[in-house]
Amino acid sequence: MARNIIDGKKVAELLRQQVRDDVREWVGRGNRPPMLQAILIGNDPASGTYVGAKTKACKEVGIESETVTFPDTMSVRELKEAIRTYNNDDSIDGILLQLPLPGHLHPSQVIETIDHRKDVDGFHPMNVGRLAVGQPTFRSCTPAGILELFRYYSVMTKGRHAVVVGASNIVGSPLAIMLSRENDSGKATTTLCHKYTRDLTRHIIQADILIVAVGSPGLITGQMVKEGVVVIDVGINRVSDSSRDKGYRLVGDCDFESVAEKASLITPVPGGVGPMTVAMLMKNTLLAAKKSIYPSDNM
Ligand code: L34
Repeated sequence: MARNIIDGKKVAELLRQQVRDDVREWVGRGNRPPMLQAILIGNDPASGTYVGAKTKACKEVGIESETVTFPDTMSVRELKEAIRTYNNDDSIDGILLQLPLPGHLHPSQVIETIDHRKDVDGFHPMNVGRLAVGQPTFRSCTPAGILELFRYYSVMTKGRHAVVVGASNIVGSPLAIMLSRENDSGKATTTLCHKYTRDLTRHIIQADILIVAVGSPGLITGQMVKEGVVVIDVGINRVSDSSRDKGYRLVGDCDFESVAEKASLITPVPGGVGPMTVAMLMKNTLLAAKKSIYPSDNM
């Protein structure tokens, strides 16, 4: 692997080993294994792959998991009903509602139904709010995984200019919050760009650290970035490729060749951020089981 390529697969594996050791210790002290309930709605092939990767990781680290699959015709009421059942089930520590949802199910409405103490994705407004004011919380898995990569590769954020492209609730927004907080993984001057940003290049060229989470293949090219920039490419796009067995290959939001030429560090797709997302979910599920974030029962 070239010297400037971030090996997300390797770091994720180290993280999973750590979680596996911690789970073993937790169970060794007489506790039942952590348990993750995954909810998959419809038959989006990418979502199926991601949930599959998550249940596989659970198995590897000693976390129990179950995946329930609902048809994409299910109603909001039925989904909320199912979530309440999981909320009330003491044998379930974490609830994962895989996104995106079919169009008629509005994510924010449904996510609020999840018990914030079981919200291992960190999407519940309670957890996002706690993140924003610097209280202990479940941190959304992809941004938390990115900060973990910075830690592993000694990427300093303090005082540097981080530019986040894409303001989704899953990645861009929580990441911008994390990077701008006054703690060891933050202290960055943070710019959050989105689809209304004028002259995107003017912002991107200034980035010491560039995180792109848009879902638009080839959006960022080498000419747009500063020499020495650290690039995190969160996009996972399937582009058709008849030379592959599956008929497609995965690419990020960066034109990898040209951006990698100028970057001091860059994540590949696949093998960059994706595996980190899965590893951080394992970490959060263990935190949920240990009730580390919300210790008291009467919240
Ligand atoms: N609720 N929905 C919820 N939580 C999440 O954290 C997610 N996300 C995103 C989509 N919806 C979600 C994921 O799980 C994206 N995502 C995710 C998870 C795993 C991988 C990619 C995205 C992953 O394992 N990627 C591999 C390649 C997988 C493949 O072959 O398609 C990689 O190396 O990037």
